[in-house]
Amino acid sequence: MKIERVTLRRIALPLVSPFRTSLGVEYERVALLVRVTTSDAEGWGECVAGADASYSSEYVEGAEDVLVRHLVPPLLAAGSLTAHTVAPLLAGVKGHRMAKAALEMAILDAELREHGLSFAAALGAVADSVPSGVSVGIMDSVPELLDAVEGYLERGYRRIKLKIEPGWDVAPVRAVRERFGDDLLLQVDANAAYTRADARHLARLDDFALLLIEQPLDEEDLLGHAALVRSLRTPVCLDESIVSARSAADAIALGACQIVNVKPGRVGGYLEARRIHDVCAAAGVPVWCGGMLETGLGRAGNLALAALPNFTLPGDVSASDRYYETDVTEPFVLRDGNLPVPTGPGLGVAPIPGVLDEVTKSVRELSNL
Ligand code: OSB
Ligand code: MG
Repeated sequence: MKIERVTLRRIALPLVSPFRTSLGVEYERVALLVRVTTSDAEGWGECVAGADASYSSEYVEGAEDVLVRHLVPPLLAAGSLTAHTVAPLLAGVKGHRMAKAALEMAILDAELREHGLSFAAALGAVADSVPSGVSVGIMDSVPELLDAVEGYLERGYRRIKLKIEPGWDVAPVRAVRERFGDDLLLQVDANAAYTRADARHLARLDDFALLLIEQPLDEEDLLGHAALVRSLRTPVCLDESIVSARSAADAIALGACQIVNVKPGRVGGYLEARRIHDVCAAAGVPVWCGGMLETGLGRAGNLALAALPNFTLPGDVSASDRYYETDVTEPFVLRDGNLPVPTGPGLGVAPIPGVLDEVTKSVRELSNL
């Protein structure tokens, strides 16, 4: 396959409600969409880098810049390539995994469309729908949180994840557990808001039978997480710390986590995400699919990934209307708490042109011509 043109499109989609985490508040999702054109097909990718560098060092303008200067040119210059040759071709550029992931995703989409194969089939999916969880932001008050959780449970979500931070942890968790009972699948995500000195405080969450606590400490603090694994009864899950199959294997060997959150964007793409799935499966470590408030494009790929066999916990892949009034693709709709795994060629979805134009902030075309 030969890449003829790469189009970078910056979009901004308003969120249906503000999303607050220990990192800050988001009112809209900015995203960088990548369209790759070959002689026979086109493919779409979504870069999950956010408006600021609070979740990771990557951010949307930075991702666009590195794509334009360093990532797209070698691919345009390459003769024939496949999605599997993208990472080796780009290995000379350190880091920038979210930018690389978007490009690889678009090329994989084009390649699979050309072959009439779905992401699910290519990745090794074993399910045709996946249970859907929802990530619930920090609220101004506990009653407001209980109303939000109740609304999601009425819609059928199978699992609730509460964002926590110092000052918003034990009380909201207790309130949700008391109100909705012991059967509710409940977990928390700190986005690295705590330190090793908070170990005794975090142990107070052990009373609430949580599925897991996600990324309590700094992304580089693997030994701190290993100490928490030893001192908490709540299983420790890593998100930000896991940037590759190697870092997943190392975290597991160090005893730094018992569960892994897999996000294709964070780890450099769907192919590396599948390797993480495989590494974790071999080690007996369950995984689940995280989310980055993706549009329908990223959601489609994440659903395919979440259908692999070791994705045994519900993911943060929610219906389109949990995020957006109007998604850029046909919306993903919850049915009995599940979302369907797309079956069409490639991602199985594509942006709706009119909607895309409405949310587009800028477009940049790169080609050899
Ligand atoms: O830590 O999982 C996270 C969103 C943006 C950045 C980081 C995270 C999140 C979420 C949202 O929790 C999950 C979703 O897409 O529904
Ligand atoms: Mg997280």
